[in-house]
Amino acid sequence: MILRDAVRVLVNNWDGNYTVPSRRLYPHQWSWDSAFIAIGNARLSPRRARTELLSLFCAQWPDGRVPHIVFNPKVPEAAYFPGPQFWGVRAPSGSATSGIVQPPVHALAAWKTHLAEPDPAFLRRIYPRLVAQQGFLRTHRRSAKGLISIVHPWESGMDNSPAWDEPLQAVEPGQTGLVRKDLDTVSAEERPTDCDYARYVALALAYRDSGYRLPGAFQVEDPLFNAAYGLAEHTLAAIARELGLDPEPHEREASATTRALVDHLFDGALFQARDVRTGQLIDSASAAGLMPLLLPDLPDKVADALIDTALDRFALKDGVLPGYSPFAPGFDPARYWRGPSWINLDWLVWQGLKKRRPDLAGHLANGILCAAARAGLREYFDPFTLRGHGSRDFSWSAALVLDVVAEHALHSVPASGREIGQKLRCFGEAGNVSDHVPA
Ligand code: 9WN
Repeated sequence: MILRDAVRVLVNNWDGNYTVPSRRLYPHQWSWDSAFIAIGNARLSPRRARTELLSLFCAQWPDGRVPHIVFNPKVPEAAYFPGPQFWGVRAPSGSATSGIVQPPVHALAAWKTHLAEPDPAFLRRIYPRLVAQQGFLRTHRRSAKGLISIVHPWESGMDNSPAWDEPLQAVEPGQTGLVRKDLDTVSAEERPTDCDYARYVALALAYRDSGYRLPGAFQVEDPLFNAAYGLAEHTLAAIARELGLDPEPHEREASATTRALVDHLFDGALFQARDVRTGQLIDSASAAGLMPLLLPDLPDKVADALIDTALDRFALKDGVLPGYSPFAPGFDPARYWRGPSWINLDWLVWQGLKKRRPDLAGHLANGILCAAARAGLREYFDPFTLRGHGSRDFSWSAALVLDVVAEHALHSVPASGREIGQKLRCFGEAGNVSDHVPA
């Protein structure tokens, strides 16, 4: 049934040009969600995957930034907080957007979309936009150490991670008594506290008031964000090669990023975020610290240490990976980004393990499918009981489950949704999936 469910979720959450992460909780287009969703849709409808990515990049700003939310004008302002009026900004396309970014996993999504159904015209269209996205980060967010900063916990994608508790202390909470739309859908124990929310809002307002130029009281170098940035350069090199362009500048940038990550953020066992304001590493146990495994040029010794950490401190062998180590203070198995397992994090670590440790990669792929089968396509899961939390029918959970099934369970890369449907019928599982698959 998971396959049929995954297809149902992606079909129901499709909005014509992109997919909402969740109909009620997140009724607009989110940046890194669209990348993960395109990766899954590439298995079903490469045309939708291409449309998803191109529609996001339509809202790119002239400085190259890809906003973390592109608002749907048909959705009422009150449906999501903070909405378009709060951010008060429009892209040249005319779309209202937010002014912050999310981890740049889009080059990977574009490349995987192309691999599922080669389309040089799509690659030619998206390549300069991906280059501009990296250019924004390099020009506006890179320090002398060669690492990219984020200026808001929302930019990490792992908004409420315990890793942000310490740097957030420097942020005055500002407005209290905010209208929390998220609590209409999800129980308060599974979402950030009011105090954290007030800090997020205060930080976003300060950034807005600087014309989205100057960081406020929060500025950190996050290992997940920097691993995504480095992986994007590796991927852009592959895309450039495919298009007959020079891959060398991307290769150079990719190796410089890997070096900077190892030199400045590795603590010997895990990568840590660095608080740019204090210059200190933030001692935490976030799964973000495992993400440099994605980098093909990560030195073997470092990768081996990370794998040991994943086994010892993240109980990798027990199934899915928690977003925060269960052995560390601050772990909470149900609260958003403070310990639950997320399919996108599991999927990223799976990518990083495939070549290095296929045995563990297989284990994690099984864990992802088990969690989805047990709890449904929830936003996040208790890593041990596999109880589902957060929103239901969550798009990236659906999309990445499809990708895992297509690649891992079937031991081949099916060319189309119809083929996935056929193969899964052999497994006696999917019923008439292919009937729901869009062209
Ligand atoms: C704020 C959409 C997004 C994800 C983020 C996740 C959550 C938003 C929120 O939902 O963040 O951007 O309102 O909580 O933390 O990773 O992109 O799914």
